[in-house]
Amino acid sequence: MTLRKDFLWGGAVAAHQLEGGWNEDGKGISVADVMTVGANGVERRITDGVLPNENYPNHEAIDFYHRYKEDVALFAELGLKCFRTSIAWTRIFPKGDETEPNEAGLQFYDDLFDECLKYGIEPVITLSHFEMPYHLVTAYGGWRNRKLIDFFVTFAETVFKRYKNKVKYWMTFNEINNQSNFLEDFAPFTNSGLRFTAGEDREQIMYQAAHYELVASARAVKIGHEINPDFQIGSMIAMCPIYPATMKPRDIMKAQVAMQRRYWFSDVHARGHYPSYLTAYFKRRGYHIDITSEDKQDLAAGTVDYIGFSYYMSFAVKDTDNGAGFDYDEARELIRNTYVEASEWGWQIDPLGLRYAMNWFAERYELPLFIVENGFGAVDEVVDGKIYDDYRINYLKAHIEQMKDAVEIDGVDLLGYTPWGFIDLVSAGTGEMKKRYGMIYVDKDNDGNGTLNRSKKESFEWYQRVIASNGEIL
Ligand code: P53
Repeated sequence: MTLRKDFLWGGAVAAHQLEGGWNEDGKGISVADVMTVGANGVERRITDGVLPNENYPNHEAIDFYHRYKEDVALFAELGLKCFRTSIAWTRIFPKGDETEPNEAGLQFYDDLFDECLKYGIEPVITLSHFEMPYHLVTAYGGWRNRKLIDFFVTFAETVFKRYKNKVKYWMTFNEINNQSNFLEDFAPFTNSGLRFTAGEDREQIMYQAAHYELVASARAVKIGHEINPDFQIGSMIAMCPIYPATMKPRDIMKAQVAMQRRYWFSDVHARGHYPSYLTAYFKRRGYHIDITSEDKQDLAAGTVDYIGFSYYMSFAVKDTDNGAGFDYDEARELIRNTYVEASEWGWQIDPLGLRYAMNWFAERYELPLFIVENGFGAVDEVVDGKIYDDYRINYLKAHIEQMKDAVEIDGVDLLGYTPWGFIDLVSAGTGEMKKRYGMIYVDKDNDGNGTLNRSKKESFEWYQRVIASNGEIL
């Protein structure tokens, strides 16, 4: 077996990380618009609304909103077969609870998708990528509120109908499982618009919010297929396989439980029901999650068509507590894997982990896979006007090799590969420009200075060859 002839080589971004134009043409404030710039090891702050004298890097981002035509022309030169981006929910429903959409927002994506299709680049669209309307946080408490299901489904239905002849590949919630890291503030807020008060049980609230999202996702899948039976609607999971630290049986079991805590989301997406390990866990913890019989029917009727996932790194865990429940705390219990290198931001570089992850998904769900993010965040230096990013090429090459082995040797069914941030953009985790993933350089620094000019890095020509040879020349 080799890669499909129509393999979707592409590139991935998200609206809030590149568009800018944060308050233009009727766009509302999103959760990304109230997050300040952070740094390596310094968390982004979440402010109460948009405040003066703060640096909000997503407000301008790389100004794709005004420059998309030139950018898409560059994407075409790169040879992309597909372009993964998201639709900023707040361009379509600025506050999230309106009944009528904002036409200017809909028009922007019509124009963007037309521009892509003009070059034969297929849009691959995420509905909710860390950019839900901020109003849904302040007025409803984010996804802890069941009402959000209807708001999201209205949004999904609106864009499915509008773009039914322009977009075939969709995903519902970006990295829905990041929030398994519920003790930190970032993931619950970016995934689900959750803010906690002292003393609240964060874990239980996270399960409730995720349940409503999974129901909303399933309802969207069902409606999407009614609107266009050719739609392929996938999940989007942040896959960081969790290895046991040693061959000690307790470490092995601990890693298995840790995987359950991080990947039950895709079990529900793909199988349409809750795994028994999770219902047993809810019972043991005394969690009463609002799951109705109608919800269960919705989940069963809206299973995903493929597993979209990101892959950057692997994790490792060690058993420390000796308890029978093997309870796992992602914020504190991960350990450094000494067998692999790490990036400057501490992300462990493990190409073989991608092949492992692909096999794990394929045998668990027997669905096609789509690698919708992979990449290397690094500091680039301009030398004589050019960036020689062989470190990035090496990372991508090593991962593509493993991806091909998973397809060719292990028989995994893979739809495509879209490296993350192939045009430099604002980092989600830190808000930095300095943590770059791109093959296209964007002249802008962490303080917002720079011409915003675009230029090609060494990796641009490299990836061009990879695509042109369908992955034969790496
Ligand atoms: P940044 C954590 C772990 C894995 C992927 O991340 C993650 C995160 C959140 O930081 O996010 C995804 O920009 C996400 C993108 C994000 C990209 O990975 O923190 O889907 O929005 O930019 C890279 O380096």
